[in-house]
Amino acid sequence: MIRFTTRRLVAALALAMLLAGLTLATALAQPSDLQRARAATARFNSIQQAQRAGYVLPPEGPLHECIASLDAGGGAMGFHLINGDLLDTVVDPTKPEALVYAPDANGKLKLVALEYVVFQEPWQAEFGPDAMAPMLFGEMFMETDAPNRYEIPAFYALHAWLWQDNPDGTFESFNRAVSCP
Ligand SMILES: [Cu+2]
Repeated sequence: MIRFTTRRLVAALALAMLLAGLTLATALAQPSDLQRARAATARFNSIQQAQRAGYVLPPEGPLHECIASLDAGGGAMGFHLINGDLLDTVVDPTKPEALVYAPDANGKLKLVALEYVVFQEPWQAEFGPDAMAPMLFGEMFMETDAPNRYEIPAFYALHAWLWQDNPDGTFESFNRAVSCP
């Protein structure tokens, strides 16, 4: 009887250790938000796929153009294809509101960055006038007041240069390695 109990105890302990090990393995295998964002947007290396998914270049206005830094040598972002259906107060790493394309060495447009955008008015309506800017990947969105060069209402945005290296940092707005045609 005692032996039986001991054996059960040992078995229970072994099981507990196994489960703890499995839990740790599961946690370690959990993809990061950055990995999820990259996986979810790989297909948008094809502009056709992006357009089919609802991303469009605004037909007119400043956002129709390739956006370059106003600082000399500051680089550029590129062209923004925007999915209007995603412009809400939800921040989802797998659903960037905009995809940024820039010309490569041959002048062909190539996916370079993801941009997450939330307008300030609905954000503050939902979370209060003193609400902090949205956050993603452990980074706080940058606030742009209105009026602004893009001619849109005040907004928060975070760029993630997941498809082209940014020498100044993955989450910088502009990329010195990118230029507009
Ligand atoms: Cu941008």
